[in-house]
Amino acid sequence: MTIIDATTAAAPVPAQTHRPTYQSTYQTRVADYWNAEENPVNLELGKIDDLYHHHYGVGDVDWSVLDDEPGGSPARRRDRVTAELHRLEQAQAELLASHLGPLSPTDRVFDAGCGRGGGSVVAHLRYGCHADGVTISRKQADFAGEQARRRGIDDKVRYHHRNMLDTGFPSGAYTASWNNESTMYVELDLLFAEHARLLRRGGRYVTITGCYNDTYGRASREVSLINAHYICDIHPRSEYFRAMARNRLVPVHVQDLTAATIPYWQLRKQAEHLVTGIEDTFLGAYGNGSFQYLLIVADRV
Ligand code: GPP
Ligand code: MG
Repeated sequence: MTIIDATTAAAPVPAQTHRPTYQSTYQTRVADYWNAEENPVNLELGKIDDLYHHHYGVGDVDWSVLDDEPGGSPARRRDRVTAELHRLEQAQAELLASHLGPLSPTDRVFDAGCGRGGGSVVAHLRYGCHADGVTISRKQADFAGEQARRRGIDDKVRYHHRNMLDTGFPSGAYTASWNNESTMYVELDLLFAEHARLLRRGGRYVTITGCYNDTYGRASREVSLINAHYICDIHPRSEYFRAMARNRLVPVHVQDLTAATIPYWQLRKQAEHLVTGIEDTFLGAYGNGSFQYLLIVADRV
């Protein structure tokens, strides 16, 4: 039987710098989100030391930032809360970077879904390595590139407006690669196939991600609200390990960071100058056991 559906138009194929690649309507909507995104919780934190992150924080909160200091002003209190949230996000980036190594300055790393670029800068400052960051947002790639130029590290840290599933980078050229809270925008089999292609044998892959908990059942209401908020599709924990096993990535370290990230959300909820409205949903998702914040480290075999 032949089914002809005249209402379904062929998807447009926009140009990319390395070569034409397919971009779905969904991917275009995701790019639209990040091209328009200017949340103070990202820009105000990044401004502190020009490390712009698009992920959450880990570690214990210094709750004294909420105290009224003698002679302190509301503005001073806001600055202290902003700095504390940034410290926790920076600790998350350092935790991820610590699992990439050891690396030498001649090594090359791949940052899949690099946002405004903070993670690649953290890896470069730590190891002196070359870094290639990839984002589907033209605006983020330009912003991150400008940051690298200002730091004078643009000879080693480069950002590209490309699809992380289809980078066009050379096979086996990377010693380490990662996704920091960007896996929920893509199919894991396609993603891990690209990481496995780019990593040399014995290379290291790291992800920190929010996943839904298989023991809860399916995606909870809170997980669905997070999906709607960011236009993403949070995977179950099990899917990571299945997809890694199918793509030559063998887990060597798995850490549940849920307890370590809850304090970040408790503080962020009280940062009235920075909240985006998703804070209670994250706390609810972690609280009812439907959602987990996970670190997975894997070797490319
Ligand atoms: C962090 O980005 C969030 C994502 C990249 C998507 C969803 C992540 C999950 C773990 C589910 P951000 O820093 O831009 O978010 P926000 O503006 O809320 O700080
Ligand atoms: Mg943020």
